Amino acid sequence: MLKRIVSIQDISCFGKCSLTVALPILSAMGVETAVVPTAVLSTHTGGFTGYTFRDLTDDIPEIARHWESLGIKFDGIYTGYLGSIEQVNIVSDFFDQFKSDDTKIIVDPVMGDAGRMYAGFTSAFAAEMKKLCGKADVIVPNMTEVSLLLDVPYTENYDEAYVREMLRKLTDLGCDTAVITGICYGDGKHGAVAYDKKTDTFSSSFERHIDCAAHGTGDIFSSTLSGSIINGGTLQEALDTAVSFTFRSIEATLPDIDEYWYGVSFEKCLGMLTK
Ligand code: PXL
Repeated sequence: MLKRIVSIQDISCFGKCSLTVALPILSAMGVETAVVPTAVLSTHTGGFTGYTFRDLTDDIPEIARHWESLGIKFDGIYTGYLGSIEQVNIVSDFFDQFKSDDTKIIVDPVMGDAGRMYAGFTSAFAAEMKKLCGKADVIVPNMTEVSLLLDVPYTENYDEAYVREMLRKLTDLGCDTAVITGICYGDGKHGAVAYDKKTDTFSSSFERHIDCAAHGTGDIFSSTLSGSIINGGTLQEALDTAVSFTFRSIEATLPDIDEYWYGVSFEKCLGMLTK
């Protein structure tokens, strides 16, 4: 039987992020993927101006009610970019409605990158996102989001001890597992580090660092990690799959990076995931 996940995040119609990467990646991994689009934007907000934004918050409880009446169940719930505090609260209710003992909840607390919040986010939003992270099994912030979730200053000068301290603090929010993405210790490598509270163990996965600011890579990472976890992979297997798929996708974009500044060419690498 296929595993079934529901991904809750926006559709950026052009720009390769959120649902337009989650759907192909999870499908390639053999996971049945339902979606709750939280908003429809003409493009993502990174580097484009003048984009449209159709808020779909009011549709979410209605979609949930219909699904509940049909008895639909999910092995996983994976959330990404959410557009407002109200939406975070509605997604929190969605967790209560659809979580069973076997449902894994993965929250990517999308709020910013490289020390800056994305357009439209506030510290009040971050406070609400903290609570949502507390209801997750696995959370997947980058260092910018760690600083917003833990109220610590953003830094790019960190070492392994600091990352481990942040990971332990993240699990204090209430989740079992925290994964920090985009970790670079300045040794030419780039990857992700994780902590599992139940077993008190750290794990990590690294690839060669590629010096390029690519858009949508966080969503590619969390989609792949989610697919691997839902398919029963260990945390180490999920990290390895997500880090290597993200790395290969960035590498595949390099020959045409000026053309594809808005998103990476992950399509060239989907075959890696179909085994
Ligand atoms: O990749 C994260 C993301 C998702 N959705 C929208 C975004 C961004 C990042 O900028 O703008 C709409």
